[in-house]
Amino acid sequence: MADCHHSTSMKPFLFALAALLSGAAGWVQAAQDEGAVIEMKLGDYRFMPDRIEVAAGSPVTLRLVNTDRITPHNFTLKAPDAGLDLHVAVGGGKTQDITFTPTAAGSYTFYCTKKLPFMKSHRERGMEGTLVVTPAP
Ligand SMILES: [Cu+2]
Repeated sequence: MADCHHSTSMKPFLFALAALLSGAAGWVQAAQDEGAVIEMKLGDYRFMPDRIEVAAGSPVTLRLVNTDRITPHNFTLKAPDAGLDLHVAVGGGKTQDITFTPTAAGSYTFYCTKKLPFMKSHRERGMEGTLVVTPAP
């Protein structure tokens, strides 16, 4: 009976330990795979920079910084044939990372899909840019 109690009380601890270890392993994995980090500002209906260049086959992390205090923006790039099917929302004043690996060289347009009723979309106001993917090194 005493043994039984002992083993059940150990279970939460073991689960916590397992979660901690797998979490730590996941973090190391992410750190290895995030590739180069490129910071991009979103604000005032613009992306800054609005042209970035990356290499096919290499992971890259975009650090999206919304410099508007309230206006939400997003980074959208739909080119699934090139391994790029991206849509990341970034709230006002927030920062979001997105990691991806483009698979095909080319020139791809990214943009913000935000739009208020009866207003021009952010993209129509000029919130778009170009991701240039160079051939794998
Ligand atoms: Cu926007």
